[in-house]
Amino acid sequence: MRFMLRRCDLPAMVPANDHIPLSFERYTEAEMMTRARDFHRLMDRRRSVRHFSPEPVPFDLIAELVLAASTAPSGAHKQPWTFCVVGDPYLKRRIRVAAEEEERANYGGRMSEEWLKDLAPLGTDAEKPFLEIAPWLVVVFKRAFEEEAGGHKHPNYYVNESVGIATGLFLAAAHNAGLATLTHTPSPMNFLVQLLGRPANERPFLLIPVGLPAPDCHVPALCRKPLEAVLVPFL
Ligand code: IYR
Repeated sequence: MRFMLRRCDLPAMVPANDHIPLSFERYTEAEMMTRARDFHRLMDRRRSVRHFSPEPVPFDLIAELVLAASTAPSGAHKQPWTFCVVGDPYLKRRIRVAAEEEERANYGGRMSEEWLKDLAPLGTDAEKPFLEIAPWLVVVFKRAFEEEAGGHKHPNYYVNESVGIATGLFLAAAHNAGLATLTHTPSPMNFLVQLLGRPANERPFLLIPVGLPAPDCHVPALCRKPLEAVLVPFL
């Protein structure tokens, strides 16, 4: 498969640890502003979706999103992430069953009253049909360390930051491609290690259903914070 072959874009003659000229496109200030506004307009339409259509989505499309996610910067360029792409209906059902078991415990007492009150406007509950209906479940794992031959556990660095950025890029890439996502965190998520047979150095980070929204999909009416609330200028 193509995505297996495109591991490194370096020409074969570039030695390891060498530096190469930056490939960078310069824009006029006006172009920069237009591009920034266009990107904001695009991203402002991204919403967390909980009502998916069962329509199929090609695996190769999800693989492209993973390639975009995997361009994220990471501590010491260790790229400490693994994206499991689950389309198998039996595995999706098992993930739903296990996630709902945890969520029943969450909604039934593990979450505080304050937390439940904060969630009320979203209308969520322990039922997670989207885990079976969405064509793909992308399960993001963070890799705490890399096991070297001989058994040494070589650490990765800034793992949460790195995997958080990669996940953000994945969400943006999916939205840009015309796909809907949900950032889902059934907690605790350890059942995903067992169900997907992941190695001991991997911990679940996020579960992202991906697909097309159901035709009647509704989302909570939300406002984003205004600029003054999120930007503090020091000019
Ligand atoms: N993981 C639960 C609860 C939940 C928690 C937060 I914070 C949310 O923003 C949304 C849901 C669930 O998925 O229902």
